Amino acid sequence: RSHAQVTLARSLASYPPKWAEAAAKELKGKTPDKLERQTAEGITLKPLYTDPAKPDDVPGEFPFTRGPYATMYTARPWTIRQYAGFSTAEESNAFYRRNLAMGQQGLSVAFDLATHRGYDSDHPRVTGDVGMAGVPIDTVEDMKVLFSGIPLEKMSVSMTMNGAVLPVLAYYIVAAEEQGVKQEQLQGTIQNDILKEFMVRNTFIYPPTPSMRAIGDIFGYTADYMPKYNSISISGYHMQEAGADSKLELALTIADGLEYIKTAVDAGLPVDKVAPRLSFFFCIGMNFYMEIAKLRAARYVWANMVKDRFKPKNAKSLVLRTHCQTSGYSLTEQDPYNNIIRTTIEAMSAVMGGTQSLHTNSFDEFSARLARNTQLIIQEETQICNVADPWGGSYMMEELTQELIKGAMDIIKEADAAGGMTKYIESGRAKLRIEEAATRKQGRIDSGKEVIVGVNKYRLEKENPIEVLHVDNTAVRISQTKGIEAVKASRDPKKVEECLAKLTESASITNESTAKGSHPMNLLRLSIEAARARCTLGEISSALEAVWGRHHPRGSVVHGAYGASYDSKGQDAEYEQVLSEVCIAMLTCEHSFNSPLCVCMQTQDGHDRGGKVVASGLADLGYDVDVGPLFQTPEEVAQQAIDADVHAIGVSSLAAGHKTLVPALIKALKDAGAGDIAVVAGGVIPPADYDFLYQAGVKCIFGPGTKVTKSALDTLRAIEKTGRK
Ligand code: SCD
Repeated sequence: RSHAQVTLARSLASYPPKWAEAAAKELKGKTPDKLERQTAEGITLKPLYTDPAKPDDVPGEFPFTRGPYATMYTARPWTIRQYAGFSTAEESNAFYRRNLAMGQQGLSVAFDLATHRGYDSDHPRVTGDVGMAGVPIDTVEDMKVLFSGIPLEKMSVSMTMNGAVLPVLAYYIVAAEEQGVKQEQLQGTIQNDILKEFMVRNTFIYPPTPSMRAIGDIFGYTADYMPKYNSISISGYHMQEAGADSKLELALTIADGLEYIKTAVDAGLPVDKVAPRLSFFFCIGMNFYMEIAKLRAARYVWANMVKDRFKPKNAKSLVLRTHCQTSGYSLTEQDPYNNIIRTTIEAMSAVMGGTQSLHTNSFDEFSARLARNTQLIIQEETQICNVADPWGGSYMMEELTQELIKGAMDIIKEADAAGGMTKYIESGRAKLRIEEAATRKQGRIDSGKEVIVGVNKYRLEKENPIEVLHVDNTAVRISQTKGIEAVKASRDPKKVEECLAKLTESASITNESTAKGSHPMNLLRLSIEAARARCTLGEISSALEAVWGRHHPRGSVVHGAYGASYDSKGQDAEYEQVLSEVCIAMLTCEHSFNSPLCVCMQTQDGHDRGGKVVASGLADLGYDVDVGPLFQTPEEVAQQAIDADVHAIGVSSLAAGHKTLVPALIKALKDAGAGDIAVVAGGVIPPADYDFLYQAGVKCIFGPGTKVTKSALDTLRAIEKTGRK
């Protein structure tokens, strides 16, 4: 026998044979014993440890609990993929290039909210949003600048886009094409996960049914022409950020995934064409063991459910591959250097759970380096990568994984009973479950049951100010507007009109599937033609909106979940005091219970957890709360507040638009003769901007970590001072 055969035989003898064969395949013929490492102590660290009684319980084999690949990080570590994008395409491009030179391995683009919601930067609705929480993309020219000097045939690029997914993906394909890169060479991922937008993130444009049709068309086109491209990133991340616990996040994400396969199959696409290119995205919070178990359970549940429901022939259709991001929600404004420690712990959890790609959070340019280095240090200094699924076989971890599997299956059954995820979401039950969990968590934090170091325990007497990046939003908008004008001046208007008309025509097709990539009316195919003709993102979005309309969600509050977190309300002095003060004020107020407090989220920002949780908490504390719709202009908010005859408006700002939008709201109230409505603000507002806002007329500012009981009392005092009856 040849030397290679002898070493393979030896490897097969010391590892489960199925695994050793799969590993040898991944290693392109190298035998897995090459992955063994000698430690300084003279111990041999094996790439895999197993229970001899369970030779099939290995990574890379169904049901993949221990990992999607046999060799996992022992052969190739996860991709360090930091999510970024800000101000302009030029600046974001420079930032990407700097980071790639310093060890980042993949790109991940954050778009601004105007782009997410399908508006060009010159649209009056998005004055406060352009360039603020990501990069603005109005035309294919912006996309070309974003990737200038970055070889798209080699770089895997993730794009977090859901609402305006058709123009953005089309711009990416055309930008690559004009760089000389063919679409079949493109690797990367588009988020394209609209179902979770209706539950939590809210950056949708159209109603659920046409949104799902667009996804089917993207699945079909990418399956036909972009074999290396991941056509979706089915995301639980935003559910945990919005308050879901790990079990709920896991269950709803898997249920969404099953719904996407069903959509594809119903549109006439074979499961084995679509499923191998579905990918996932989970949040990793501070619950260390649970988050590891969650990733293991997710792979098990996915593999089993896809096998049972869709009976695929290709084993790759059963494999759950995932990106993870450390939790933003777990980070605190108080004592912020603690966030670096939190992120490190969460990164460890993601890695031990076997993620394929990871973003670690940071809070400024300096810590962006630390966040990346956290991953590099785990990869290159700790030896953590040298063993696949090191937790496999731990009594605790195996049991935790089983518990999560069971719990998740129960929730998936509930969604099934509702008729599948689209129906479950439409019923409002999914969103409500998440909002209940979020409100309960806030109650546990406010009542001290859950400790957050530096916030509700060990709080600093005095915080040192942190410098924050300031984006000159007006300058960005002016330069984007110039860019749009230049593109419009240089294109063929007839061609533009034809492309847009085709999109509108396709949007109205309801009696046949256009999902196949070769279908002439496939929506991605038509969007690519529109991108080539230099149609803007707003034009493409409007061409579809003309038929589909815009989706308008309803606002709601959860009752009872906040109050229930205070053990025995009768004994909790603070809760009782606030509740009775608010109730007395409401009863003695002239308009009695017709005098609500309006909580609203301005701008195109859809992250509504904070606003909703505060609204629900305030409702439990006796306020009559009216939750305003999302995505309103300051003038619209003022009008709604006046119509509802409110005493105060609570504005939640998370997308850095507060300096533009809050003063505009106060002006609109004054102009309408309602300057005595108290405006209070919350969300993520840098302390350095507090004075500016107070001078603009804001009565109170509630930063992250403020107890709802405090907001309730301070708002009451502010209302009393205005003297509004
Ligand atoms: C990997 N490979 C291996 C291997 N490990 N081969 C042999 N042995 C091993 N051990 C191979 C794979 O088969 C693949 O090749 C290639 O290496 C790359 O590996 P991968 O596992 O596919 O990794 P990657 O390319 O990084 O892809 C990871 C995902 C992808 C599949 C998860 O979808 C992804 O990158 N997602 C990122 C999503 C993201 O960044 N989202 C940001 C969201 P082949 O391809 O040839 O098989 C941000 C967000 O929403 C923030 C919040 C907000 O905005 O609200």
